[in-house]
Amino acid sequence: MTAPILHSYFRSSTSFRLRIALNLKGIETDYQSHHLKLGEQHSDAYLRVNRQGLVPSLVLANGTVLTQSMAIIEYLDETIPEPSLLPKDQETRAKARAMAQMIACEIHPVNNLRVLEYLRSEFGAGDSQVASWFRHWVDTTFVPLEQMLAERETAHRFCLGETPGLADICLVAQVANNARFDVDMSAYPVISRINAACMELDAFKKAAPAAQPDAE
Ligand SMILES: N[C@@H](CCC(=O)N[C@@H](CS)C(=O)NCC(=O)O)C(=O)O
Repeated sequence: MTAPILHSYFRSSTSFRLRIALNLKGIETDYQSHHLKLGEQHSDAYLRVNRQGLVPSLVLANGTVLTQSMAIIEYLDETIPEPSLLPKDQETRAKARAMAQMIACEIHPVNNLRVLEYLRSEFGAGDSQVASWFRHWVDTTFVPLEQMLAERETAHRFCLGETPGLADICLVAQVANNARFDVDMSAYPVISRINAACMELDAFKKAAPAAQPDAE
């Protein structure tokens, strides 16, 4: 059977999320890179795949194109139920989704490449201002996330249990992005511990930016 095509970029944290989920589900893909800094996501050919010009996209063997990392990960979890990426208990599942969405909805959209480029082109922001913006929006959500994780009834190895799931996937991808903007992770010991526990696993290691074929 033809492998699905993964449209990705090594540094993209949303692609990192999807790569982890694909590895946890044991799915091999045909990797196609789009160099975001060179604007390859805006090529006519890629816009025919993903009308938004964003990575990742996953093209299934039957040609169906899936976009938006969280929607694709949910699709994978529904079609390949084991290992499950969400806790079985409904209340814990809602908490897992909330933690994942804190990162996916509150941090990533305001720190995406196109937003940072707009700060530069429209408002004349320089490197240090852009980095300061990035760190501000990370801290705004990482402070409460750290508190929520520290207040869990059980100090699980991963965000909400003893196996990694959707919240861990988003956390790890965000922590990798933070490193590029010198976020002070000493303020986030629980997040750092969970990140380290995840990064011991092959599915996460194999998905890491430095392990991708287009890594620079
Ligand atoms: N909400 C989307 C966001 C996708 C996204 O913005 N991807 C970034 C890379 S992490 C991108 O393609 N950026 C290109 C740009 O800003 O021009 C998802 O989760 O898939």
